[in-house]
Amino acid sequence: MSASNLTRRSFLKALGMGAVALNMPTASTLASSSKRPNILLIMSDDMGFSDIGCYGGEVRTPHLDRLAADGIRFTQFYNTARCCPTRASLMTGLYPHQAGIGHMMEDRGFPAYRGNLSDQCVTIPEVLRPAGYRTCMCGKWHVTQHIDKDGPKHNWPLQRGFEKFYGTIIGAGSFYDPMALCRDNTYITPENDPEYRPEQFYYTDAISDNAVKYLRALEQEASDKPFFMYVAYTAAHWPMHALEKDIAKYRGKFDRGYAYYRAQRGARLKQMGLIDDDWDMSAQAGDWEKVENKEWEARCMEVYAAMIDCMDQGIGRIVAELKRQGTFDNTLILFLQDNGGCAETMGRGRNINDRWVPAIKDRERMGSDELQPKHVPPMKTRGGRPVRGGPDVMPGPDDTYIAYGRNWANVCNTPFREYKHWVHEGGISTPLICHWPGHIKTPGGLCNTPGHLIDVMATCVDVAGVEYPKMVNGREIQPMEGASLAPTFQGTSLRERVIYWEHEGNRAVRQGRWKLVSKRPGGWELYDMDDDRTEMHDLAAEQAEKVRELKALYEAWADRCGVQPWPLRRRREN
Ligand SMILES: [Ca+2]
Repeated sequence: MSASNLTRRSFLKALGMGAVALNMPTASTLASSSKRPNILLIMSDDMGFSDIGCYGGEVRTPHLDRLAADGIRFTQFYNTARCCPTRASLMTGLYPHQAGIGHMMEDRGFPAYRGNLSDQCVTIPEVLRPAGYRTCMCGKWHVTQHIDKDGPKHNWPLQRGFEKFYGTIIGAGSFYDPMALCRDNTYITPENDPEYRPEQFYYTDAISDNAVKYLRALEQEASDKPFFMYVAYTAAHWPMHALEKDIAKYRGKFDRGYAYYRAQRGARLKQMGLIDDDWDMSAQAGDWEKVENKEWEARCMEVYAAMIDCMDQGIGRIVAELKRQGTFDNTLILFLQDNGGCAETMGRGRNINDRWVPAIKDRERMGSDELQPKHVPPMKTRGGRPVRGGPDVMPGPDDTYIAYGRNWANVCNTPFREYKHWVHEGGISTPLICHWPGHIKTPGGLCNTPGHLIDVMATCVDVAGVEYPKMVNGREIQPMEGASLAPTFQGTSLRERVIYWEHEGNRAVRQGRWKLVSKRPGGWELYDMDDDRTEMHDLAAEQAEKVRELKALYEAWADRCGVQPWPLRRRREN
């Protein structure tokens, strides 16, 4: 153990905080240990590496850009390529399989694939709350298979460490009438929630507004305690739903087609220093000249941009509330995304309404207490209209349900390959903005150290000066896998470690400059990430020894974490 770690330990012991995480804190972390920071963790859904302004996008995100200008941006931060496993990993500091969510929400019978957070892990709020943190969450949960109104709730937010929760238990749905909308432990509708009655319900605004509301409540209830707040937006997951006032800002802004915006984004990313000049751009998906429904296709991206714009406005309102309370300077803010741009085809079929519309026989207006029973069509709006899709329907309003498709996802993932689901860089690369006044050595700077979701738990434990538990309620808790990011705030790189991925049989391992990756059912590819992070020049054939070495590391990790071969078959219960 280093001398500075000992210093940290004795310092915290003097403060009565006990043992700390293994990762070395920085001088400036120590400076404020007497007043523990608030932690605001913000995550968005199904967005590409280059969507937000400070990562080269044309979407207007002035509030995130401001946080980046005064904070640092990671150039190589990673998620797990999919909603549920990312949330499981983020909340627990473990790889998703270790947390019981190796895939999505189905129970496949294996411990790593229960579709439910394991009881041998702890969540960030479960670690921070006993140490005196207030904890609340707004937005998408998506780490339990138990979604029945009267079913088990032991893995719902309130039973996993949060004092307050407003959001959705499942992963997607209408932004005007989300299925599984919940306040604390009770399902609600946009029309029967006594605590939140906006003129126009729109889920992104509802998440932002309730986050502000919780901040106000915390201020009144216990202003001397720090808080941990998790804000998990569903922007910009399908369906492309946005308010007309936000869509209007982007009208005509995507008429030049896919290749133009990819080139623009690539140039801005290079100029910002977020990607290397020498890397080749990944292959172009889609030819704009051949697109039949150009107006519809452009509208899909206009709505997508509007969804992100609305989220940024909400982040602005949350930041403004922190400033009003005078707590902004003592708040560590982290912003990241859960997986890369999404190539799924939901709602894009030509004849989809032949199936969706006739399936809705009851067209009565829903009662204010009537829960939305569906998260995907066939379904109806609260007003009783059937929800429609396909290229004859312009996305945005509540009676539409359309994804923006592969070609725009390729733009959003500029300059990388692949999409959500896959573990090439386009599936797993996310912005990470870290903002913490007085603790960032080079405001506006970039951090090139590879980082992963597993590091967020370690960072929270470190900056809060709390102990990560070994046992909870008589159960042994798995040690956290990540490293605190706090040293990077001061410009110090993290020690080199190995990072792993597996999702639906897509596999990868990264060690230093090397990444070994495979897209199921294909074989291993090897890339030098320093020279070729866009994964365009496979070196597997010429570097057989490196392939063997990384493959052995991957296999040992997969074995340790209970990863099963894909496709997964349900294990027979004894
Ligand atoms: Ca997602």
